[in-house]
Amino acid sequence: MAKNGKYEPRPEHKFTFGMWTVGSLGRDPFGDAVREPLSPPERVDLLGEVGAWGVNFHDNDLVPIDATPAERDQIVRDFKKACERNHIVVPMATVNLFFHPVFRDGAFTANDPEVRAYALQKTMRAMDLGAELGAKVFVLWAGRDGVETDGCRRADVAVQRARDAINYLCEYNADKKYGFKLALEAKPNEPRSDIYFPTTGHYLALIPTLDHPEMVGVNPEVAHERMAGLNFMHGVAQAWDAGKLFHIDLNDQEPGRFDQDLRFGSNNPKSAFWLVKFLEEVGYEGARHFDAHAYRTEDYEGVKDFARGCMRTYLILKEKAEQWNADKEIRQILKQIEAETDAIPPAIKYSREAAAALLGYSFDKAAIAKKRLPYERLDQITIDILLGVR
Ligand code: GCO
Ligand code: MN
Ligand code: MN
Repeated sequence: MAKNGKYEPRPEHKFTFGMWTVGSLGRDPFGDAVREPLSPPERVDLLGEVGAWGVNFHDNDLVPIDATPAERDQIVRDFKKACERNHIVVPMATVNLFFHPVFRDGAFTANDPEVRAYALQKTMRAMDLGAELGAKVFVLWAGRDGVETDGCRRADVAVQRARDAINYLCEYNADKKYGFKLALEAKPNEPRSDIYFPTTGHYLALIPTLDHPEMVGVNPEVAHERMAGLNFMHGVAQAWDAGKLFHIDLNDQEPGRFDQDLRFGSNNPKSAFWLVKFLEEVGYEGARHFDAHAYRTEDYEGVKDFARGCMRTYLILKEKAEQWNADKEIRQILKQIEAETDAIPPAIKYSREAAAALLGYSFDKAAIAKKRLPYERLDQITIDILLGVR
């Protein structure tokens, strides 16, 4: 196990990695693999060595798309053994609906009904596999469900097809008594020019229109919301408020770039800080899943550095959040800016009388506008804490 002192990962931190993350060969659209492939058990060994709690996989990270049933069973047996010897659990499973050319026009929203049916079949089999390995969350990221030209289908037809597919999979989940929480993962673009349901907010709006809204939540990813130029923590907070934060994909990303999948907190540690602070304060109990890749310049020692770095940064930021909350000056400022007053009529719960009182009240706007809001100081203390000088 990694010796990180007080920032050493422990099982209760629930740190997980995708098989595809530490198993990434470093391919990109311009360059071929820079690392030799590791078998699934070797990837689990690597995660055991760095001190992760869990591993997640796409169906085909584990079982090749054309494997025979006998091959599948052998692979699953070897994988289970590797998980047991490393004390690694499988909290989440997912399905690859983007790699094979059959999905070049999408999966659930493709125009060809045969592709849509195949996507359902492949997803049901991936759910079988996930359930067999003990996963409780099933992520759906339909990364090819999008367009280059909107001439190919009306966008509301795509929404209806996605809804039909999710409804179908919820029935399968219920029928098989798998008890999966389905977590929908949004991304604005890449690999398609535009992907349907581009942000977590779009999925949050779809969920109440499903047949089984209680089974379905979201899996927001830092990089995806930042590609869309959004404040990630705000989207996470809205998902949390809706009771829909079923999973989370942690990594980092500079807005306006290709999908970078950087080590958690490495690009914008301040945003990562607000996120960790939020997750810890509200008591999010799901996995802290890192969906990121080591730099293409690294070998597998570097991949371990990358994985350790993701967890270490999370734990450092968690400690910084505690320091922030305990800081006397910060507490003083928060008390000042959140101060309640009895002087005004109650303005939360509506009643005819309360509304009449509010309508009749006269506000001293000039005095209100002069109240101090020392946000510059508040933010500089935050920076001092983050930069380690406070
Ligand atoms: C990406 C996505 C994927 C998904 C994964 C789970 O940008 O490639 O984030 O890594 O999270 O496919 O379904
Ligand atoms: Mn991603
Ligand atoms: Mn992801």
